[in-house]
This record gives sequence, structure tokens and C-alpha cells, in this order.
Amino acid sequence: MKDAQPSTVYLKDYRVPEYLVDSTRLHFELQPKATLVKSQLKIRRNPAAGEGLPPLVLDGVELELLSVSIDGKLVPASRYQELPQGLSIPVDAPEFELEIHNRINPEDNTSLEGLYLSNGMYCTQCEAEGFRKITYYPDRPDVMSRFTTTIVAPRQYPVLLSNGNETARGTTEDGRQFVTWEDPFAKPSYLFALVAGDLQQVEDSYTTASGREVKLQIFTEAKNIGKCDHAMRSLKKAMRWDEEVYGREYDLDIFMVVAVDHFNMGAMENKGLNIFNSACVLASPETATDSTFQRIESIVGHEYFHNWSGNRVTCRDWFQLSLKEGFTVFRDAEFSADMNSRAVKRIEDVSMLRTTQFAEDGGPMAHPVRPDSYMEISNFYTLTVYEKGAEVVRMIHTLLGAEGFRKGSDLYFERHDGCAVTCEDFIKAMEDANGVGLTQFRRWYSQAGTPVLDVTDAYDEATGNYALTVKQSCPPTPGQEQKLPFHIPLALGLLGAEGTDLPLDSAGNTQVVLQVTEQEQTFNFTGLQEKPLPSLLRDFSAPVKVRYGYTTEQLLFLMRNDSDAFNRWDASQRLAFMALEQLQSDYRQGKSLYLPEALVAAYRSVLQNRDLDPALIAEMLALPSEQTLAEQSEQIDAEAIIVARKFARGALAKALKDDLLVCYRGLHSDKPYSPDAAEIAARSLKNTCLTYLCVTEDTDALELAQQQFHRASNMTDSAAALGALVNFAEAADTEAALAQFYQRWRQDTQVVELWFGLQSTSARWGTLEKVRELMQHPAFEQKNPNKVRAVIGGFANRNFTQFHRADGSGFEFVAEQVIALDKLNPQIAARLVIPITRWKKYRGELGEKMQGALQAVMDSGKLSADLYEVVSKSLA
Ligand code: 0A1
Ligand code: ZN
Repeated sequence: MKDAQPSTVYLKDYRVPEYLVDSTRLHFELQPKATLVKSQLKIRRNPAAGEGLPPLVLDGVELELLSVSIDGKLVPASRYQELPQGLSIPVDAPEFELEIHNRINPEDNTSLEGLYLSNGMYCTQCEAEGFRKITYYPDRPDVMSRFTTTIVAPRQYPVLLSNGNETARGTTEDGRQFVTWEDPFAKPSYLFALVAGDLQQVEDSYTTASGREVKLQIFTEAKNIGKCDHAMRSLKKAMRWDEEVYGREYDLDIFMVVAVDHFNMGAMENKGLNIFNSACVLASPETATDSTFQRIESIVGHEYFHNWSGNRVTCRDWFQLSLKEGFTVFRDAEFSADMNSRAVKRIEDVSMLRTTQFAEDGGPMAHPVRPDSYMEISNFYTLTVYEKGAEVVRMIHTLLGAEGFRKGSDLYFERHDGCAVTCEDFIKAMEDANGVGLTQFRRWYSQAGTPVLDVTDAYDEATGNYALTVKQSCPPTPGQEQKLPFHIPLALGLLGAEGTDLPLDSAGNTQVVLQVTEQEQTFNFTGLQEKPLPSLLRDFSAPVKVRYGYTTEQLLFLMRNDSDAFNRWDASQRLAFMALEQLQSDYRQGKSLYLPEALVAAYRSVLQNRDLDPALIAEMLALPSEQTLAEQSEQIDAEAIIVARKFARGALAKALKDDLLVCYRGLHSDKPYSPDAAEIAARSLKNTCLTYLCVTEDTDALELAQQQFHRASNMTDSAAALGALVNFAEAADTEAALAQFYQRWRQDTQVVELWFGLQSTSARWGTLEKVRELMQHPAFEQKNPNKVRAVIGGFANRNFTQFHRADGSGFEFVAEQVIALDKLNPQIAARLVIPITRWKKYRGELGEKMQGALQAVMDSGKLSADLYEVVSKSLA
């Protein structure tokens, strides 16, 4: 556990490393409680760091130091200094070889950083600062070194893996085996990886554009060997896509993927040896839902794309994290869009951004895409760095066009290959390749908060001039009271009375990207015969909020006619949001609730539209989630949100029952499962209909869910039906279905996680008690982040109704779990606490109760640096 009051690291304090490491030779003798690590480092004074020979300071945490030698001579312990988090060694020559021996304890490592054991398999996680839990090292991304790794292990670990190419293997005198790996590419320590276990593998190969043969391997426990095909297919697609779209080829002869059950995040891009959370790589039609199939495709792509955006060109320091993450998320989003429905992918991503990233931007942990400071870097693997960072890259793509962007990325990769660089270097490459200036645009990297665009318009009949006035503002965020104007690409179209796009220039273009750069700006469109209706921020061209006084009729019109699929969906969301706001206000005033007929009619016509992509229809039918409504409220009134949404959903379900049934029946098919876009779209709409039908709690609807549950041949249909039963069926039926499902899938970890999640997110009263019960279930493991995320995280993040119980018991429960988890896994604790950090946004007593729960965490004793940072900043 780290100090209770950790220090803050500032970007402005960045200094180049004092010493460089030309080569790193590691030797591991694996043992659960006492793994011996020997490291030999060829060290050299960094010529860029200045004169003299300051002491060599290495990072090291929770290590048992055994010996230090320089150039083959043992250094007496009196010569070096063991620091609380490292080692300081005096230096008397500009170049030398340092050898360190130390011991670590993988079995007791529950933080899942460094080297640890997961179901008897050794694995590592070194990003961001986990390597220092393996051995003493300058553990920073701008120290890049060539690694050679030898792993020695008893025979029960037949598979021994590390980065690069295998160069030797054999048996030691005492009968253990060893394998040596050499990585020809210099890399920072955060990309180091080691795996040892009794694993099976699926093998394939890929021929690169230039004709090189690459061996592809996916390793997993024997029981999961049948669940690797989708990941392998996705990997090959990703390799091809990166060649076609970015001109980037893979560079080693072998690419390995390993599935691990205990993992803090989704996956990790270690050079040549990606390590995946099992939940993000293993899938079969019987056990995984469509969204899991899609998630796997995108994460496999994401990690693969890091080989260039992250590994070949890496970050100078952790403030630059978005350099690799924002860019790589943008790349994986485009990959998924190309493989599936582009509009639906965009809608899913923007919904998530608006709900969760906007909340982060408006909360106590708000930070710029490139933060200025941190206490614990693990807390900055955020939606802002990843998702908003990707939106920033997307805006550059929009501003430069696909060709200009490609020129920029080519120059970036060429200029910085093998280097550790900054976000500034990325923008500079984009500028230089295109001969443009992006000076003001850089503010997206340094200013936090979600900008707001207030748009008004005026049409002059006499001249045919249409004037659109855009005012931008950005609310204050911690440490940033005032913001300077952003450079915002605002894509728009203008619709005429017929519903078609009007030409906006002499060339007949029907869409323009306005360059919003000032606090207030007016854009004029001339020669219009009638007052047009603006379709603003098409395809969500910037991560901003747009306010424009649309009427219900105008939104209905956009829903029907907008040529931009994203904005058709957005109009449906705005319409629903207006209705839900009205319902909340009526509820607060004690008025009786009523859903406008226009909304019902709009939903009906969407449902009956045979020309639209069924997946888009499903998205349009979905009401904004409670979390989205909360994010959009000035002050959150949880009760009013819950009541309003429940009422609207019920009223729609009742009014549309017949149409829902027709649609459901029309989409039901007995075709064998395939995770392709068309089939996924059909299942998505079908299951949206089923859920709506069950909202009515009518017996015939619940009977449909029962039938689907019993007959389903794939997990998407089975889980959707079970979800409907868990939320709407009689208790006895729910319990029976849950028990049956568990009996069938109890051996399958991923399905058991899904089963946990369905229960912890149930909106029914009693879920909190159920969640406590599930924590006693034999399949629950407090040390496994996936189980914690399914049970406790599901309740805290995806169960708005029960988490916000008026008595505050939901908050108290989360606080209690966070305190317990912090002792085992600080990263997970610091994430789990987030739902109780936004107390300032709540109305009345609920906010006070949330604050009380957060204070209880603070007062519970010594906190990890991770948790301390989040809690102290949220209480301030
Ligand atoms: N770089 C990985 C994410 C990752 C970050 C930290 C981790 O451990 C603390 C693990 C993975 C990615 O973007 O996929
Ligand atoms: Zn990443």
C-alpha cells in the first residue's frame, strides 16, 4: 500500500532521463511465493541530460532486494540507498553494467500489477507503472531498451512466453525448463510481458502486404480452446485493415494473444504478446452475446493497432497517454465502423460519451485530454483520455479530410518511429503534412470541460439570407475557471420544406463544416427560397452540447427526413428528452402524468419503417437512459428521473403493443447464428421489442420471453429473454429461470459473469439484498475484477433505480465495498468509488447521503494512493 497522502506529479516538471538503458537482460525463476528476478542492464549517461554523474535512481515497489553489482563487482549495501519506492546508486562512470537480483511474490499480488498468478497461470501487467513491481528499473516510457528474457519454470508450466522471438529453449540441471525470448525492438518497460502456464493454443497465419508470413497464436486454458475463433478472425481483419487504411504492416514474425481471467482492464498491447481479459477475447455463439462479439472485434483491433500507435511510436511521459489511446480508440472505432454498421457504431459511441464522459467532464475529477498533473496515473485511464481523446483526433480527421489525415499520420509514423513523443508532436505532423495551422485547436488538449454551443437563426425573406449565430461557452472545471474559445468543426446541413438537403454553395454541396473559433460568430447562407431547418453537428462532428430551440414538430421532421442517420437518431433522443423533462416537472408538481400523442406516433412510425436499418430503429426506440437524463440535468432529481422514465416506457409499451408484436414476430428466425451486421441488427430490434412488450408485465408477453428463453440457440436471445424475465416476471418464474440458466452454464466463467450482471442490474426492489447474497455465491470472487464489476459494479453503475434508493443504502453499500477492495486492488477500488463522487449534482437529501458515504471512505483509515486521489478531490 502506498502513502496515505501521495505527492502530485506535474507535466511542467518533466525532465529527460538522467540515464538510458541500451539493453535489458531478464532472468526469471518462477515460484508462486518467491520468484527470483535477475536483471542485467547496460546503462549509459544520457547526453541530453547535462554534465556530471548524478546517482542512478531506479523505481522499485514491494521488492525484496538481494544484491547489486556494477561491472561484475558486488556493491556493498552501505554504498546504495533503498528508498521508499526505489533505489539510489552512486555512479562513477558514464557507461556500466548493472546487475540486480531481487525476489517477488506473485501469489500474494492481488493488485494485478507487476507479476501475478491468475488461476495458476503467471502473467504480467506493466502499464503504467507495474514493471517497478518486478524489478528495479527506470520505469518511465521515455527509457526504451532492447529486452532479452529467460524464463525458468517447473514442468507444470509448459508454455513460457515473452516479447519478441523465441531464441533458445532447454532443460536446466535440476529438471526445470527454460525458454529465452529476444525482442528486436527497443521498448519502454510498460510494454514488457511474461506468461507461464499450462495453456493450449489456436494457431493461424497471416501474410502481410509485402508477403511476410506471420504466425498468429491465441493461448488459453484448455476448456476455452473452442472460444478463440472470433478473436482470430478479428485479428486477421485488423491486420488487413491497418495495411489498407494506414499503410501499416506488422513487424515481428509472431503475434501472440493470451486470455487471462484476472485482469484490471480490457486488454494490454505488450509488444508481440497481447494479454487480454478473458471476457474481451473468448466467445462462442452459445456463450457470448452480439455485443460481446462486437466488443471483442474492437478490442482485438485496438490492441493490434497499438503496435504502431503506442509501441513503435510511444509516449514520452504519462501526461501524453491520449497520444496513443485517443488515436488508437479513433482507429478502432473506424475499424468497427468499416466492419459493421457505421451509423450504429457512431450512435453507440456517442451515447456512451454523452452519458459517461460528459459526466466526468462535469464532475470533480474533470481533466483535460492531456492532464497537467496526477497523483496516481492509473486514475487517468479515463473516458476523457480515451473517448474524448478519440473525438479530438476525429475532429482533426474532419478538418483535414481523409487524405490529409493520412498524409499526417504517415509523417507522424515516419518522423517518430522508435521514439517516445508528445501530443504536440502528433499535431505538428498533421500541420506539417498539410501545410495548415492548428494553433487554436490545441486547446482541446489543455482545456477540460464540455463546450456548449447556443445556436440561434434568422431568415430574411426579402434577401433569402439565412443567418446562423453560434455562441460557445465552457463551464469551469477544477483548476480552470476561465476557458478560451475552442476551434470547433460544426458539420451541418439545411433541410427544405420537402425534407431534402438544400444546396449550400454553388458547387451544390449539401453539407458544410463551419469553423467555429470565436465566442460568438454568425454564418450566412444566401439565396435560400424558404426558411430552412438546420441539422446541426452532423455525425457528432465535435464533443460538444448543442442547444437550439427545436420544436416538437421540427424534431419529428428531422427524425423522418434528415439525410444524416446519426442526426435522425439524435432528433429522436431530443424529442424523448423533452417529453421526459416535462414528465419530471409534472411529477414534482404532483400533476398527473401523460405522454404526448406525437411522441407515441413518432415511435410508431419508426417501428413501422421498413426502409431503416433495424439496428437504427432499435436505437431510436430506446429512451435515453436514466444516467443520460441525470447527466443532462442541472441538478439531479433521481426519483423524478426514475418515475418519468418508467412512466414513459410503460405508456409507449402499452400504446405500441400490437406493432411491437408484429415487429417481433417478423424478425424471429431459426437461422444458425452469425455475428454479422445484418443478423445482429435483426436480433437487436427483436429483443428491443421483446423488452418493451414485457414492460407491460402482460402474461402473453412474459410467455413470449419464456419461450424465447427456452428455445434460444444463441446467447444474445437467451440473455435478452432472461433479462426481461428478471425485470418483469413474477418472482417464482424469475428464480426458476435464473436457476436453470446457472445450472446449464455454471462451468463457464464468462456466462456466470453475465448471469451475475443480469441480477445486479435488475431495477426491482430487493436487488441490494440480492447483490449481498450474490457476493456469498461460490462463483463470486472478491479478488477477480470481472466478478466485482459484474456484481458490485453492475449495481453501482448500471442500476440507477436501486443504487439511488432514497434511504442511501445503495451508497453505503458501495462505500463499504470500496473500503474492503482497496486493501486488495487499489485500481479497482478507485474506479468503483466513482458513482458516489458526484454528490454535488444531486438535489437535497440524496446528495447529503452520498457525501456521507464518500466521507466514510475517507475516514476509514489509510487509503491507497489511487483511492485517496479520487476521494479527496471529490470531497474538496
Ligand atoms: N493500454 C491498454 C489499457 C491498459 C491500461 C492499464 C492497464 O493496467 C493498469 C491495463 C491495460 C489499452 O488501452 O488497451
Ligand atoms: Zn489502448
